Amino acid sequence: MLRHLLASAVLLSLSTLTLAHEFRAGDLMIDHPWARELPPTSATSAAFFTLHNHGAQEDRLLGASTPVAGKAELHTHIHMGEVMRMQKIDSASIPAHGMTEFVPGGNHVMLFDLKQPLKAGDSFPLTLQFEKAGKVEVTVNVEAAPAQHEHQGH
Ligand SMILES: [Cu+2]
Repeated sequence: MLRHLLASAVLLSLSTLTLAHEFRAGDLMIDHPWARELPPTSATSAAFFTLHNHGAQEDRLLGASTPVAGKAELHTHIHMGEVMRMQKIDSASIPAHGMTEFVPGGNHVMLFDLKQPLKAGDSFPLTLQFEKAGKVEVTVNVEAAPAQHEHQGH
């Protein structure tokens, strides 16, 4: 009976994982990794996700790598007077019982030297390196940029 319950619990969590597009490693949960579709002429892109830490100890994201890009770096945006500039960071903290967001305009994983254009509907593997959780491979979904406001009939 117990074994049966355990088996269903595993099946349930597997299907939840697929639907919600989440990845778990120990106390860490990596929620909805995505990258924005960009014109094929663009050799760089960025990946975004939300890191949740359900544990009692801080963890840190130390780096990332993916076969689709020559190089992946952790970046953040900083204010330089009136302008926002990207800056490389060595790590990003995920506080105990906290979360860290990688979002457009904030932290992101910068992808350099893309080996192929990222098209909406595609996905690619991204390996995240954490201080405590170690290496975690997630699947990044490529999504279309939000539709721009179009002036029609003018
Ligand atoms: Cu960047």
